[in-house]
Amino acid sequence: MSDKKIYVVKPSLPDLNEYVEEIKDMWETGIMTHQGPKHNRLQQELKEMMDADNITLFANGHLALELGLEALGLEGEVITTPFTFGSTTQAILRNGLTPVYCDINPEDYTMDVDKIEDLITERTCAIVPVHVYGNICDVEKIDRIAKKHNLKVIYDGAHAFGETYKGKEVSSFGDMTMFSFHATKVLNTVEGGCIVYKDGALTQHLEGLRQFGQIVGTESTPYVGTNAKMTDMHAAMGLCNLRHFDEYIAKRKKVVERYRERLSRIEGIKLSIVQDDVKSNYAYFPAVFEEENTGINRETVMTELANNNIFARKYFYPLCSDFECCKEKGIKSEVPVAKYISERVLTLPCYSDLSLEDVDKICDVIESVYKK
Ligand code: T4K
Repeated sequence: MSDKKIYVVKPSLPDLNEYVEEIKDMWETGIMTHQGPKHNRLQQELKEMMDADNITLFANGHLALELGLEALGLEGEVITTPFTFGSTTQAILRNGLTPVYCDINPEDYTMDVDKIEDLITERTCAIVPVHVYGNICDVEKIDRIAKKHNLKVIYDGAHAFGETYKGKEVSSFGDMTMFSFHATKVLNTVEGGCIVYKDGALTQHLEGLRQFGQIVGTESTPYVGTNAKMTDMHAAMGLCNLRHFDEYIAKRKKVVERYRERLSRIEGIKLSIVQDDVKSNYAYFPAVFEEENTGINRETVMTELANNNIFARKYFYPLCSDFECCKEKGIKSEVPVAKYISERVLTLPCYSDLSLEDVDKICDVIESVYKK
C-alpha cells in the first residue's frame, strides 16, 4: 500500500508563480483589504460571469448566508432541508428564525418540493433550499410556491458555483443565492463566499453588515454589523483560480464520469441521478450504500477505504434536524428520506487533480468489498 493519502477534496490551486505575480503590487500599494482593487476586480468578474444583478463578497460562505438572511429582515419560520452542512441551519438559527425541516427526494437529495406546501403556516417567511452536491433544486416549482404564498427564497448554493439550469445561471432563481469559495470548493479564495441577489436596495445594508454596521465611506453607522469582509489576498486567489475554472471543471467531469462508469454496475450502490437541463460543476460525488440486498453498509466501505489511505466523508450525517441545538429548542421533523440517505451516503474523493488512476484505485477497493 502506498503512503499517499487521498482526502475527500483537495483545493484547486493556480501555479504558485501566478499567485505571487497577482499579489506583487500589494507590496507596493499596501492595500490589503476593505474593498481594495483585487476585491473589486473579483466582484466585477464574478458579476459579469454570472450576469448578476447584484453581488456582494464576504469572508466566507457562511457569513454571506447569515448576513444575507439578516438583510432581508425575516421573522418567524423558514422551510429548509436537514440534509446539508450545518452552516445552513446555523445561519437560520443565528438570525433568530425557526428552521422547519422539509424532507428530500431520493433521486438528487434536494428538497422534496411536493412536501413544502404542507409545512407552510402563517409564521412562514422564507424557503432556504440547498443545491446539495451541486444538484440543482426544482427551482421552477419552488418559485411558483414562493410566489403563491409570498415567501422569500434564499438558495444555499455553496456547492453550485458555475452551474446553469436550462441555460440560465443558477443564481438567477430566487431572491438570493449564496456561493462558497472555501478552499474545498470548485472556485476557491481559500476562505470566501458571496451572495447574488435581485434587490439592489439591499447592497448598502449588506456592505454595512459586513463592515461594522457602517455605510462604507461615510461617518454613519446605522446598522449593527460585524466584520465579514473578503481581503484582497483572498480575492487574488479567486482571480487566479477563475482563469483556470473551465479547466478545473473539465477535469472534475472526467473524475465523475469514471466513477459513474465503474460504480453504477455494482448492485447495492445507488448514485444520484444525472439531472436534465443542468450544466454541472461536478462538485461532489456521493454514493449511497444500500445494505438491504447486499449486507454491505457504508461503514464497512468507509473503513476499507481508510485502510487504503482513502478518506471518504459522511456528507451529510448527522442531519441538521438531529443537532442537539435543534432538539433543545424543541424543533421536530418528519424526514424519513433524508434519514435513509444520511445513514447510507458517503462522499467519495472528488477534485480536479484527482487522477483517473486514483479513481480506479478507489473503485477497486470498493469493488473488493463487494467481492468478499
Ligand atoms: N452551506 C453548505 C451546503 C456547505 O457545504 C458549506 C460549507 C457552507 C454552507 C458554508 O460555506 P463556508 O463558510 O465554508 O464557505 C468542509 C468545508 O470546510 C466547508 O466549506 C464545506 N461546506 C463542508 C461540506 O466541508 P469540514 O468540516 O468537513 O472540513 P474539514 O476540515 O474536515 O476538511 C474536509 C477535507 O478537506 C479534509 O479531509 C481535507 C480537505 N482540506 C480541508 C481544508 C480545510 C484541504 O484539502 N485543505 C484545507 O485547507 O467542512
